[in-house]
Amino acid sequence: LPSVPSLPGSVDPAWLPPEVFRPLGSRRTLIRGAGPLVDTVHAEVADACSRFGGRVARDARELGGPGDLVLELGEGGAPDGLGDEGFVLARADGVTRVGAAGQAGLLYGLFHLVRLGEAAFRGERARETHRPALGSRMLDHWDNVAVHPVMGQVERGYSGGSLFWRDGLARGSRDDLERVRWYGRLLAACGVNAVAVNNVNVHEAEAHLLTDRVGEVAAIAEALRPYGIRTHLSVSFAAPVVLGGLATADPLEGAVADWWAEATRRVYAAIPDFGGYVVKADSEGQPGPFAYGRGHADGANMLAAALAPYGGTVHWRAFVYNHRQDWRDRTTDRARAAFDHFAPLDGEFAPHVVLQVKHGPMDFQVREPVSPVIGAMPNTRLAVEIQATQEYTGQQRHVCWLGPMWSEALSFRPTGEEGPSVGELARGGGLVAVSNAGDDPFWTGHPLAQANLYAVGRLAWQPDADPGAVLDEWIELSFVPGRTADPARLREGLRAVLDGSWRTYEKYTAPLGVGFMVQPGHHYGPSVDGYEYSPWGTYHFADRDGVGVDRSRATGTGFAGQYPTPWAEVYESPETCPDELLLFFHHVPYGHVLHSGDTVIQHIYDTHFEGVAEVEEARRVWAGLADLMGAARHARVAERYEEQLRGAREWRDHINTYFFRKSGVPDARGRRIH
Ligand code: BDP
Repeated sequence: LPSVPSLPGSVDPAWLPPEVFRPLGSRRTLIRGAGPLVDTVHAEVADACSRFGGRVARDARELGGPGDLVLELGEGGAPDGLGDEGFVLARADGVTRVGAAGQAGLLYGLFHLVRLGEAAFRGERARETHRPALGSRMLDHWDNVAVHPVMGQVERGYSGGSLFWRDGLARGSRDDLERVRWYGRLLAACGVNAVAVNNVNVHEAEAHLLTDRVGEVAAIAEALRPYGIRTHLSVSFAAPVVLGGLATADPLEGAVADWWAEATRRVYAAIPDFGGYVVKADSEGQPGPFAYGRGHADGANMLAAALAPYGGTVHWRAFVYNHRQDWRDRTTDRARAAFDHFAPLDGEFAPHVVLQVKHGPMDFQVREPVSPVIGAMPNTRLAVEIQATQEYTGQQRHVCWLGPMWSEALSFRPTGEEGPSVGELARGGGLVAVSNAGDDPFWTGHPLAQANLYAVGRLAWQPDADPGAVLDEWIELSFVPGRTADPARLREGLRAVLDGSWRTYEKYTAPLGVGFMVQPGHHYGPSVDGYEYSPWGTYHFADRDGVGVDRSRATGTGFAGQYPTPWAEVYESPETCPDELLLFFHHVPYGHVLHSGDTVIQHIYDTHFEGVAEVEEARRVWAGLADLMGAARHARVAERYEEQLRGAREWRDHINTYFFRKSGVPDARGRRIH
């Protein structure tokens, strides 16, 4: 039998502290079925029993009634249509039963019991069916194998080094691989089933993972496999040239397709359950089919043909735009780019292609509308990409619980109330999040950022889940309030500091959907004009009269017209555009009155003062929780609150001062703004 991975004492167990296995480990359990993931289930139950006094039964005769648990594969009434990952749960005559048709389903059933705790073993429970809404629930690691001179080891990583790579090689020590196994376990416990192990910006060293270094990827895949996680690889579109010595990477050249077919055959020889390729092509300097006069469908379909015989998938990213634009040209609009490139290609992608679309049209800002690409490609398998790593939301130095933001995006209905939600539109391709985990002892730098990682899996499993319920689950598992001196104070305190933290962050940073205003390069802290006259296309157009980007059809870039009815009309006019997106869609005078009744300028002042006050309050609440959790965890968060407060004040002062000086409008409440 495999063993449950062990974790060095210095590493935080996140949402799997041993304590949460107590209800499972203190009874008699019968496990039926065979296979590697059933072995994992067995190991988990045996480990829990060794801690809490229960026992794994050898056969049904050992079961003796109330309190027993049966976990069974196949027989025992797993209904059709459960799929490989679904499970049924019922409780009658004092016996709790989980049945699954596939091994992964049994594993997910086990972790569901862990979430339920004692409640799974009380009273009667009518048969419930659980199935993931999205088949693919994936994390993309932007990890470099070697430390990159500018980006460091993990691009946009705020959690230390990579979990997978060190000193230019796959981590090979026993302890390191144990930690990777633990990571797989954490991910399985929230429902993630796929991981891409290297950066979408593929540098020279990483390119070789596809060929001569595939053995290193295989070692990682082996560590993740017992928890039902398939490994994917980011590849360079230029690989046939860079690695294969071919003169071209033209997707329509037979020799190029052959090269990919052979490379892919070798990958599968090393990793039989390999998930597939992730490709960033013709974007921000990455090579792609444009160099040969070919399109994205040509490139993606060629790679899909190489993967199809093995059931693999190519995740082709839609994050494509011109990053060398002329800021004086007001007609080019980065927000338009993904739709302009990809919407016309709907229906042209092969079945093994998933088009991976960022949830917003720009780039993971604190507030963006939903990308119009998501509603425009009914004949394409779409994955929605979100960013768990907090590049633009405080870099894991600020608390920013993103569950509500993602939930809002996933429940948006691009064609209006009658049409499908984003979560439904993602069924063909799934949910992909840029990971926020690294080799930091708390996994995510800021211990409270673990909640975001947890939410990725849970929202991918059920996109219409209430984010508040997901947060509660995470709190119960990670802090086990029931075993502290004051469960209510701990629960309330954690809810108080996390619940509204996304809106708090929004309040003290760039206002009303306009985005950016960050320091160029590392993207931390305010610089209102940092990108204003740059080629990256991230402008706010503030002048003495007003602020915001005119993206209307009538007078602006036309971006609003990329939406279908009703959103095209809603966004077209400042009268109907929601306040929080006003400056994303419109350039308005500072005196423009919002639906809230405030002018834009007064809204800017007020929210920036409020945001800082909310951080002060959160810091105070946190300080009052010190006696209810481990000292290291409490101290790490307390320390980050000092930086968050410093940062929030800095943002407030930069933004307020900037707009006061531009507009000359004094604060109606008479506060000091210089
Ligand atoms: C941006 C990041 C950049 C990534 C890019 C991407 O700043 O580091 O390479 O997204 O998604 O947000 O490819």
